[in-house]
Amino acid sequence: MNQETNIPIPDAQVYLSSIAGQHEIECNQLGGFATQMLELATYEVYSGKWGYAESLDTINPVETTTKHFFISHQYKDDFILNNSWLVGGQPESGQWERTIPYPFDTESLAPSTDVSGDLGNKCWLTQNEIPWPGFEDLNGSTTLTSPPMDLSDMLNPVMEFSYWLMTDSEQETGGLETYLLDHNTGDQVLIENFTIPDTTWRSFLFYPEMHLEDLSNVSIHFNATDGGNDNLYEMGIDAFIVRENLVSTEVMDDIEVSIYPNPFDGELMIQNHERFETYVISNLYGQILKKGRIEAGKINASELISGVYFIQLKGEHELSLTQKVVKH
Ligand SMILES: [Ca+2]
Ligand SMILES: [Ca+2]
Ligand SMILES: [Ca+2]
Ligand SMILES: [Ca+2]
Repeated sequence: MNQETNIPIPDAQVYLSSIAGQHEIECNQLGGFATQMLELATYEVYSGKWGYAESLDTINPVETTTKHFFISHQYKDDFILNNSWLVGGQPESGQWERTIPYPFDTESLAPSTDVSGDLGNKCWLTQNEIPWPGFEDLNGSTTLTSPPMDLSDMLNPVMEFSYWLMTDSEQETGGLETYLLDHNTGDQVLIENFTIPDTTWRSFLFYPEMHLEDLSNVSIHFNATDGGNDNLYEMGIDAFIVRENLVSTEVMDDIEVSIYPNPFDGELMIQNHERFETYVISNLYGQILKKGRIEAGKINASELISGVYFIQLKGEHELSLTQKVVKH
């Protein structure tokens, strides 16, 4: 059911998990599913659909006759459900696979689980095999594309995901390219090409509106490549989410907080800065360039080169405000 409207969601996805077994189910047109096939056990119920955040609940088929599960609108995917991401490319081996990672003893080679803290235990991997590494590693290219998203009603969307990349190659024959696709125009914009090995889950974020003007029909697209046959490449993707970022002047408890001038040259002033103690300046790729304490309501950022930045102000009790600023 839609959390906001109480209307059933047709074709919603459900993953049921208990000691008795796992079931992946697609709901019917009325958003329902039957529980006759379930064992007499308490199941964890993950429910969701593309365009909705997953939710986790439980069900006991003995005690329950009818139960409603509520999900709300958000582009988010922890990959416990089958939300129909598109796998393409024809690698010799290493095709993207949505799966539970085999637990490894050697965390230095690859994470032994999906991202911790997200819902469920699945993620995308370049073919999940035992023993590992070296068996069925990536040879060729494999692509992974999200279903379309309409982000046009969001004020300032932030797109975020987690990834890891393992290689023994020093020739850099491969990497993980991340693109934003515009289905209306066919445009494909490269956001980042990850080539540096990082064998723990690492989150990456970017601001789609910096790359495409029209966000009404877009997808995120990953292209994992190994161009040389002798090189070991394995990669993983998990915890995809689009969030709303706070922007510009915020009113907090009737106090207007703003950062000015914007655009700026060297020094930034914060109006009503009293509740904020520290700041973080990051670029459009989410990389942190500078952080420090706010002194007398001012931040000196004269060393930054011309461009667009995000300034996050932080205070007590997780108080946080982010504003986009432009350096001359
Ligand atoms: Ca996951
Ligand atoms: Ca997890
Ligand atoms: Ca593999
Ligand atoms: Ca390879």
